[in-house]
Amino acid sequence: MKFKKSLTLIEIIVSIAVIVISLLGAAALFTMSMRMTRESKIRFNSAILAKDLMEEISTKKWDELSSPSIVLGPEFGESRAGSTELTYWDDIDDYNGLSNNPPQAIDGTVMNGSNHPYPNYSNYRRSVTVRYVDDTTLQPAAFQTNYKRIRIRVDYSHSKNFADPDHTFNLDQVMTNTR
Ligand SMILES: [Ca+2]
Ligand SMILES: [Ca+2]
Repeated sequence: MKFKKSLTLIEIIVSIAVIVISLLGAAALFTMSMRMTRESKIRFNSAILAKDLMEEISTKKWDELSSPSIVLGPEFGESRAGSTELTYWDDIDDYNGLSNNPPQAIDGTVMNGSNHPYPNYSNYRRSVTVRYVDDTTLQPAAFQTNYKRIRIRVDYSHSKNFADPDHTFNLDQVMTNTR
């Protein structure tokens, strides 16, 4: 009788241990799944932000001048949201140096959650670099070529410390001078 009682006690202890281990495992899985969900959301938002701006830039001319510009950037008096053809950014390298936190739409609308239809992207910074790249290697070139690489970088920082972001997403596209 006594032996049977001890076995029962051991069984209870083992059962409790199994339950505790299962619960700990479930908690760890839950935490991991939450973290993965958060990271997937950041990756998804970064990709959306990068693609959105790449589509905007892709509609612009390869260069404003008849031969490739020496200086990459906007021409005098141009801005992204200019109201006439002479004043808005009209060639792809005009976007070189753009950097916004929170990101801004083409009309200057700040994507901080208070402007419909944009969600709150306050923890994201979206920036652009445009470089000439070598005709064959597509690596950055020190002179003008017939290819420009647009790089859109989207950083996410929980603490808005963009010197040390938590996540970085790059989207590259190379465009050629077809004129
Ligand atoms: Ca221009
Ligand atoms: Ca330009």
